Amino acid sequence: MKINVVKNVLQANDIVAAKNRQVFQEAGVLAVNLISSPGSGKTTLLEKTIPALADQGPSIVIVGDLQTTRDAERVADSAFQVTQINTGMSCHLYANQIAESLPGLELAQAYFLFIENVGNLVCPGEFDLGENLKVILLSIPEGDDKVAKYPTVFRAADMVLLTKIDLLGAFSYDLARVENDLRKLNPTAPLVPFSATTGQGMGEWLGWLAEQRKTKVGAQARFIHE
Ligand SMILES: Nc1nc2c(ncn2[C@@H]2O[C@H](COP(=O)(O)OP(=O)(O)O)[C@@H](O)[C@H]2O)c(=O)[nH]1
Ligand SMILES: [Mg+2]
Repeated sequence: MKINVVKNVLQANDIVAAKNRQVFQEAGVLAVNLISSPGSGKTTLLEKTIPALADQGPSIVIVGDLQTTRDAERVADSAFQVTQINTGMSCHLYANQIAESLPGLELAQAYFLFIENVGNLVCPGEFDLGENLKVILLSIPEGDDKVAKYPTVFRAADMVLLTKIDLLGAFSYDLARVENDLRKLNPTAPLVPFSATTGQGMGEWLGWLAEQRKTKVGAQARFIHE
């Protein structure tokens, strides 16, 4: 009985996610779901990324958090539009929460839609939001054993950003272990050492986003900014 309930929740979520995906496609926006533990650097990444993408086009941000509008406030100045979803007790965003926030957003005016998921390395991996890409952030202080411990999100990743790489020297950390564990689960997702502090990896991240936008949104884009 319990198994059926879980199945139904996931199936219902998938139906709404498919509708979200269609809305994103019609609007010509690339939707990127950012997933990590709390404190791995999701909002900091957005603070650096959105201004750097400004010459390509505007970004919209949807932030999921248990409480507060703190993250939304941090990106409010640089983003074209920002919506905060407070999930209360829920450890991840549902597709219907995204769907409910879409009518208030001018998606067709944007190039990128970033969804900062609730800080958690488990639940967000299970719930499709209709995004084009899942980007997982894993910060150096979290330790080099976490890929194997949280396989679901790493299996689903389109890119893994190894954040806070500037702190590498402060920890006992085996980069090869992370790479080996990731390759067992996911042979293709790029693993990018990244630092919001030094800018390491920023070029690769931005280039990848631009390339993904071209291939995933491509012909459906309205190119209203070009
Ligand atoms: N040293 C270092 N600290 C970082 C980096 N990125 C983020 N931080 C810090 O990590 C903390 C948590 O970052 P935040 O972006 O709020 O994480 P979030 O909870 O995933 O959104 C903040 O104090 C950031 O300044 C980085 O590349 N290097
Ligand atoms: Mg945050």
